[in-house]
Amino acid sequence: MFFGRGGRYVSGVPEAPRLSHSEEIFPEELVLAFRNHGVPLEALRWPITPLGLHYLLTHYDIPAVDPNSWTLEVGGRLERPMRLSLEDLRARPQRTLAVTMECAGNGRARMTPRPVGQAWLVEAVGTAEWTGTALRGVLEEAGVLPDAVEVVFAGLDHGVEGGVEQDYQRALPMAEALDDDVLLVYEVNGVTLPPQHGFPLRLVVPGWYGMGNVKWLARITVVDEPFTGFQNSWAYRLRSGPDEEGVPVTRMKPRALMVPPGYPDFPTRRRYIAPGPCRIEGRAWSGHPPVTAVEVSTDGGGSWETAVVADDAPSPHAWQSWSWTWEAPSPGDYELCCRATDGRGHTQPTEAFWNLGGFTNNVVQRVPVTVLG
Ligand SMILES: Nc1nc2c(c(=O)[nH]1)N[C@H]1C(S)=C(S)[C@@H](COP(=O)(O)O)O[C@H]1N2
Ligand SMILES: [Mo]
Repeated sequence: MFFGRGGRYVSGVPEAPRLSHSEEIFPEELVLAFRNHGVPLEALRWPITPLGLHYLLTHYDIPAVDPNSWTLEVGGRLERPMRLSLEDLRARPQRTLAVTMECAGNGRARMTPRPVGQAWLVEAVGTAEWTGTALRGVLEEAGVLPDAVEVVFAGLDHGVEGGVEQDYQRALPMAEALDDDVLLVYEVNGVTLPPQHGFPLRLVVPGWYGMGNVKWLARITVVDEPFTGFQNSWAYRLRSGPDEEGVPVTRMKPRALMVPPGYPDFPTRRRYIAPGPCRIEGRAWSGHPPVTAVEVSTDGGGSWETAVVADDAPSPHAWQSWSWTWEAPSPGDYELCCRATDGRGHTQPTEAFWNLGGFTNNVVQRVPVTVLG
């Protein structure tokens, strides 16, 4: 297998993730968890996630970038290849779009066996207001040649993954890249893009899992055959074993998350709530919006009640709020769950969806709660 420009084997063949059959935490899982934090679930109260609370996922290192010498190279199957400075990009028509972004690995730690790596439970999500210019405008000005099939986005970060040395690169099919809402972004929540979110420029692809939102963009290359880079042809695929070709990970599946009610035990996170009516609330999203229903269970998924889903998404690409009132719980231990259904009629499962890379597991969230007497 060939992994495109910048890709070479360091250790022979590409390696599949290791699988853990126990709950033992591996040292590398701890290191990754410190580097790549998730959203504290109480931050689901905000329609736009405050910047430092948005989740983070960086495969290699945050690269050092000098904004004065930085340029974006736009090349490949184009009539007029270009090189754009940050100033050039800022002079183009500006758009701001609220987008809910979720890591494809969200739910990985709920799989058995667990693919060892970034051990997300449910917290790899956030919603931000991204400001930039439409990729489509740039590509149209450059003149896409008729034989173009995909657009490859390359970041400035470099590392080794699965035994393969590479720049972080991801390709999008041409039709997706030409969507009006795919943006080249230089600001988030009204401030200059910070280093950890891709300074000075990143791609934002609304509705897709996070891996396509390439940070620290350096090159955009229009290609006339499907890209064979590691992140497209090996990593982000749904496979049951390393010998399977698998299918690409694309749009986000539906997911509802609740703000854990009451107050937590440190460190188990079990919740305590006072007797009497209890309002349960949260946010729900899907790469096939809108979310058409959210249901809540207080018995670990045995029975479900219908929540109220608000029509309050900050944009068509962002999450919606939902709420439900637990009227008169009696004292005791419970397991609260919530699940969303989206525009395609897809609902979250109560059992984890297993695959080799640990992707797109949208199994329902479970929150242990004690109602006090
Ligand atoms: N260049 C580059 N872009 C990247 C990544 C990366 O490691 N390098 N990680 C991707 C993944 S897997 C996710 S989930 C999102 C996370 O974006 P955030 O850290 O801004 O939340 O960025 C994507 N873009
Ligand atoms: Mo991700």
